[in-house]
Amino acid sequence: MILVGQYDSPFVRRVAVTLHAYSMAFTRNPLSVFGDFGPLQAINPLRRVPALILDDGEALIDSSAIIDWLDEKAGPRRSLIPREGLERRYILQLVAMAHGTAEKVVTLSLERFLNANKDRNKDWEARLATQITSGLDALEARATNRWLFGEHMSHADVMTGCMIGHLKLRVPELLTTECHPRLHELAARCELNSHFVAARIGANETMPASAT
Ligand SMILES: N[C@@H](CCC(=O)N[C@@H](CS)C(=O)NCC(=O)O)C(=O)O
Repeated sequence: MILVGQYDSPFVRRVAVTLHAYSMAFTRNPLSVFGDFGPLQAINPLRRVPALILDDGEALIDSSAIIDWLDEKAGPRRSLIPREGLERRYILQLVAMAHGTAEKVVTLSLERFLNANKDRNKDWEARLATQITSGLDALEARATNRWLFGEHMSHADVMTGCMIGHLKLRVPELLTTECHPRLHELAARCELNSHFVAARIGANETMPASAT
């Protein structure tokens, strides 16, 4: 399998962490959504990452859809989410909260990056920052255990850890130890986890010099 995309994308990284957690072998094609806009079309018509190219050539897109397939392959014993029940619903809801927060972080950092030399829409940026802070507050309120759901890492931790890793890279001022102490701890625990370590953001996986 080939994972397409850079680890500075929280969505690509969550797929990588999950692949490592399931001990599934893969290689990586670290295409950039900016620098490799053309080549990406052959893999995903939307030219977005992540994509996971299976051994038969099929390309799966969207981190949640990819992880749904990985869960099926991993089976219930290894899966980072129960197959059914209340805990599954809770985990999926927190994944949605962390994923939605990550989307807002991506949007805000792109807004700042692409419009760095132009008049920026401060109201729009303030709205995004409010949405990000509210998402962090909601996750902070749930982070009362070692992992979000007790003693074992779930998809909710993986998405939250990847979201915070991305946020620290792009808009670090939005996460303070005063306001979000438990998320700080959770993120630190994630970054020490071997599956996260195996999917660390490389120094070369940063913003391009321009958007073309
Ligand atoms: N819902 C998607 C979001 C993927 C996403 O937003 N990827 C970004 C990179 S962080 C991307 O491809 N952006 C380029 C674009 O949308 O044009 C997922 O979970 O995979």
